[in-house]
Amino acid sequence: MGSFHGVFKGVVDTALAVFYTATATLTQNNTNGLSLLGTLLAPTLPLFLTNNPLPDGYPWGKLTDWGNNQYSEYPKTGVVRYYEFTASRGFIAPDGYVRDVLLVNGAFPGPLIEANWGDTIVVDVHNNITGPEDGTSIHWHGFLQHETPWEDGAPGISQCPIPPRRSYRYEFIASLYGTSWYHAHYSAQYTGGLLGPIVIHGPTQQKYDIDLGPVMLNDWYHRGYSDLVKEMLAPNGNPKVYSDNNLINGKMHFDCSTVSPREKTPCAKNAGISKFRFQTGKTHRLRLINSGGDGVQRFSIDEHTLTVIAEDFVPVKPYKTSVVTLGVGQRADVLVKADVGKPNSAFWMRSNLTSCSPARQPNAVAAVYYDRADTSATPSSRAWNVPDPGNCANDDLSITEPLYPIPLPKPSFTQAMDIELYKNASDVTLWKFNGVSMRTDYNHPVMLLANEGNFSYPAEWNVVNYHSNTSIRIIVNNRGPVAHPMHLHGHNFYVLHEGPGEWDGTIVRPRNPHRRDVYLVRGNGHLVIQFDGAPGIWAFHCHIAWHASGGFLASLIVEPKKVEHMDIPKDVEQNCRGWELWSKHNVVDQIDSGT
Ligand SMILES: *[C@@H]1O[C@H](CO)[C@@H](O)[C@H](O)[C@H]1NC(C)=O
Ligand SMILES: *[C@@H]1O[C@H](CO)[C@@H](O)[C@H](O)[C@H]1NC(C)=O
Ligand SMILES: *[C@@H]1O[C@H](CO)[C@@H](O)[C@H](O)[C@H]1NC(C)=O
Ligand SMILES: *[C@@H]1O[C@H](CO)[C@@H](O)[C@H](O)[C@H]1NC(C)=O
Ligand SMILES: *[C@@H]1O[C@H](CO)[C@@H](O)[C@H](O)[C@H]1NC(C)=O
Ligand SMILES: [Cu+2]
Repeated sequence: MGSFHGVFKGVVDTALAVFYTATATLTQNNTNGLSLLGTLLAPTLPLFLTNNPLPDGYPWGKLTDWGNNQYSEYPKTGVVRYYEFTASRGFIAPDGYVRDVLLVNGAFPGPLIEANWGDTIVVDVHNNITGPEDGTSIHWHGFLQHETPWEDGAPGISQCPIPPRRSYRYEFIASLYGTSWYHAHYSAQYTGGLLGPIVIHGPTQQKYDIDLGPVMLNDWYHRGYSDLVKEMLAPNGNPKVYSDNNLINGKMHFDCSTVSPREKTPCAKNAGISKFRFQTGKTHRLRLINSGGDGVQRFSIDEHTLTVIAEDFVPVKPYKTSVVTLGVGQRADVLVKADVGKPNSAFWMRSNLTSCSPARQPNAVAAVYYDRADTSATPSSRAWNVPDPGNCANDDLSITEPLYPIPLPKPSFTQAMDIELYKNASDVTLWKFNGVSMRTDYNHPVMLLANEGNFSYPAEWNVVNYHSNTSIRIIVNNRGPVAHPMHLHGHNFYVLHEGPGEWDGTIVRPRNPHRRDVYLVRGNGHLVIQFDGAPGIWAFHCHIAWHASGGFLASLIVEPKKVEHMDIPKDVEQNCRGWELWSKHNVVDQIDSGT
């Protein structure tokens, strides 16, 4: 494999030379590769994709977001949406600071996956991560994968990593609709850029005129994830990893005067910010996605009120707000009416990392131009006066209510899981979740072992077997001061309660509790969730990349007997044989929990 720095340094220097001598101003290609997101050339999205025969006008027929249970009925369109993804290393400067990144099809953010509700999504992922080589795997955030739990993309849990120079085909049904994203689930790889948006078109009770598509919010790090993780997990390392900037659709300025000359990294002040176009008087749909490594985002548009219509993959009763708070992994679909300014007005869009997140430059901006505004002008709008409450919590559960009501069932099993930070015998600071700091084994995914009837695993895999329980309640107790966005794969869980201290047994709106796939638990607080478990192995973890790297993950086995009898396609095992072979001839430097 050669020495990392030897091979890499040379490549960096040549790439940078080309980059910075050729251009005085950075091009879109310099900042974001082949992505058009955040430019005025980014396409608006249709109500649904029409390039396939439609039965009743809509691909979902008469199903609605308010009258149908999306977990028990979805349209079976039989339509396949095919994508081909190549993951590679590259050099870009999203905020003007050049760094080595991981790209999907040469783009950051990666290409949009778009489908109608009920379509089948097929993605051929080619692992072209070389110089140095590395494994990878892609998680399709928020998808239920109930028919296909082996396509969930968590390495060592649902599959082996995809070996370098090999491919793996993911195939799964879009049984929910709304806004989401995909990202690498291998180590902290996604913080290096291996991520992109997903839009599944479905019914909406709330009408709007223009779908502006994804608005990805992510904190950004100038150093690579492997250096950051190695430092964090060194003896006496610091579990707090500081982000350097905050991006909207992969863009933001950076104050290059803060770069120390020792870094020798070129930095340009004129990277450019994202731009959006509003049509005067029309209602726009924005699909907000926190695709960051750590930071909690507070999103707003100056002087404009946001109407939230969906949270994660769950349509909600519309509510108005000036700020939406999103932990990592969370999404919110908002409607915004362009009736505040004149046709030539421009406004700031803002996303601020909250005080809960270690950040050197927390405030991202983008420009919103009404239809006749000069798109090179700088907006001069005033920010909402909405101070950060500092509690690192989501919008209040009393106002976030699913549109389609589902009463809370009685759980068959209740369990408490504690979050703790500790130092192991080598003075490495790690996270314990439910008493264990998790470390995955890339070569033996739980999914395949369970399918062979093997349910006894090393303790450090942190597997919890729920046997025949299918209604499971978990009380997450956060024993430290840091907030965590808790994510359960394969389910929209019911959110029963969240708050400071211990849970007092109160349930918010048991006739229709909120449902999401990520929810924030505040520092020294509790989060109570419950889910209707589907057969499979489901990761339950903190979505902060650095915390997951530090072992903050459990794998939940639901209905093991059914998992044992699942008919798993041969290519899952074949991918493991490929990985086995690669890892026999290459040193797999597992620098963290692996996920
Ligand atoms: C694979 O990666 C190499 C090096 O990063 C790059 O030059 C090449 O274009 C990539 N191939 C594809 C198909 O993306
Ligand atoms: C974001 O930060 C800016 C700059 O400090 C501030 O003016 C604005 O009020 C903040 N917005 C929100 C929603 O917190
Ligand atoms: C402490 O954790 C680190 C990182 O996971 C690991 O490399 C090391 O072996 C652990 N030390 C002990 C004594 O378990
Ligand atoms: C089950 O899998 C574990 C982990 O690979 C292994 O150590 C154990 O020997 C296996 N048990 C049986 C009965 O095969
Ligand atoms: C429910 O799960 C718990 C925890 O694993 C287990 O002790 C219990 O036996 C399970 N109950 C059933 C009915 O499977
Ligand atoms: Cu965390």
